[in-house]
Amino acid sequence: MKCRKCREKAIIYMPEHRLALCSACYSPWFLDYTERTIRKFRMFSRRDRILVAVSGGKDSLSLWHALNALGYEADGFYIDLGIAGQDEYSEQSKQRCQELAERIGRRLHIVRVAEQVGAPIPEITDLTARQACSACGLIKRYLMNRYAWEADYDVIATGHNLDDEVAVLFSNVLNWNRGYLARQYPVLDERAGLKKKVKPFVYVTEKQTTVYALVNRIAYVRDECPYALGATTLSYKAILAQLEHHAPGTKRRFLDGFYQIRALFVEPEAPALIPCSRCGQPTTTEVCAYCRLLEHVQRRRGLLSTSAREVGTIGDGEPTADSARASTSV
Ligand code: Q46
Ligand code: ZN
Repeated sequence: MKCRKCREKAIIYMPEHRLALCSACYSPWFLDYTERTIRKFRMFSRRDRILVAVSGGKDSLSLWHALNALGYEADGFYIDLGIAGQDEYSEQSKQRCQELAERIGRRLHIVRVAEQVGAPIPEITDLTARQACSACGLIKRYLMNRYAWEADYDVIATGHNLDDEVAVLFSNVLNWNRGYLARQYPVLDERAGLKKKVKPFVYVTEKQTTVYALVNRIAYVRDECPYALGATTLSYKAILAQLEHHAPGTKRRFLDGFYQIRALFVEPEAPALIPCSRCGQPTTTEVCAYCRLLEHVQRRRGLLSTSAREVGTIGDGEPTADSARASTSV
């Protein structure tokens, strides 16, 4: 198969676009496609400071690379979860992020869960009997938002791709989860202490981000996080891949159709966001879930002995602007 633009040998055929491209023509197409998505959803401009949540995987590193190639001011933010696994998962992930930071000459902020919360994810899971992904998701959302405020970024960008978004939509529709449906959108504007969040890869597939990483020689972690079982999500992705195979463009049509009628899904009695009485971050309860988790972990580890009010005075565990900056590198 030949590249449609220059007639060289194609390295990828994208049936949904009826487009075959060679390695030289692929990146310009991919960047242009990403730029059009950013503009369509008014995600950010070249005046904005963007914080890219990087995990060391192909999607987030490709996003960071692409935003810089497009001339945006984008720094990386890596949360070291302290997960060892078979191949020192967190350590390897961090290295891949550091390599790209050096290569593109951008700043990489690193925050360690063990320093912020008092224990790494596996230990938090043991201490709290909470599912690893539930604790991890809560901590990541909290630290990302808090850090973006402290370091004065305008917007947080994540590497979720079309396959991720469509699988989540499929799951939300199957369960008629109105609250989640109301919030599923590639741009969530800043509100009540929550930074603006965007997903510039919402229209590119996992295959396309992989090819972008390969063509641009971006080294990424191929292993999944050892906690990522995701059997249900994987089965949804398999079903959607079949549908896409028989009718290319199905995923995009499904997602775009939903965006058009999304206003029908209103979050049932969306609770008001108020500042957490301990850390000031937005929450719907008096003390936010992160502060409650922090207290629980520190109490179990014997770091906290008396009243819950003392949590705010524990220097090592409580993330402040200074401690977050102190744990920053590159
Ligand atoms: S990193 Fe964290 Fe994921 Fe690992 S523990 Fe679960 S949520 S699977 S994106
Ligand atoms: Zn709090």
